Amino acid sequence: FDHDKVLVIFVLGGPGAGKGTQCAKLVQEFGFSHLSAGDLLRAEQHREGSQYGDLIRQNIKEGKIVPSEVTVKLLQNAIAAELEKHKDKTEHGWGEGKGRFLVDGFPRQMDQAHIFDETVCQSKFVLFYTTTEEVMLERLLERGKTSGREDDNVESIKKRFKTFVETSMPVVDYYRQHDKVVEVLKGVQITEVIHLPSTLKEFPM
Ligand code: UP5
Ligand code: MG
Repeated sequence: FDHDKVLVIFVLGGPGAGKGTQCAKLVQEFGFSHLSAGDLLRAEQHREGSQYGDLIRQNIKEGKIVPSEVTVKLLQNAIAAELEKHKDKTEHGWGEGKGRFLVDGFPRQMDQAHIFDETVCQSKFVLFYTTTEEVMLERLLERGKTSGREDDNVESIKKRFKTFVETSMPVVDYYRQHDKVVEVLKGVQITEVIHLPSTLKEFPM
């Protein structure tokens, strides 16, 4: 696909910060395609014949980062598939090879940021959701009762928090230095759609 025609916004935040929930709202409002790196990895883990199943399962359970090549490849394939699927769409700046994507839960390690910038495209900006670990823990344990996610248990959650602080926060700080971070502070209501910069609505593509 033509990398100049792809608009990407990274959606970051700790485990359970509400990335997926907020992305679903932004999809409805602004016509984005939502790509959750975690969802793509879980789908690949369960795909028959995947050579990465065990690798992904182990890392997710331990709250560690799956090797970047795997995730970047999955994201690239997903972007290409979405562009193909929506090639006749014209609303919200789609069509003629153009598309807009919320990339949720990625990049979460510095090398991923560089690989994506160089091989896919530069993100327009980063939406960063924050709340306390206490709130996130409570949400994830609640979700764990029905989610079936192998990492929604106390042991895995604690490891995910640690990885987030040590490995993923430096990515947020890196984008902060480039003035790319829009921070959405704790207290955002689940029913509320956060206000995006107005430029997004009329993105010139
Ligand atoms: N909820 C949400 N917002 C709420 C609100 N405002 N008030 C009250 N409740 C709210 O929300 C979590 C729960 O909280 C839900 O039940 C929701 O209803 C409620 P959700 O929107 O799902 O939060 P989200 O931030 O998406 O949480 P998630 O658990 O998905 O975040 P993680 O970052 O931990 O998970 P992800 O799927 O991105 O990654 C999982 C693992 O995959 C990683 O740990 C890692 O091992 C691996 N991974 C990689 O290796 N590389 C990658 O690039 C990406 C992932
Ligand atoms: Mg999520």
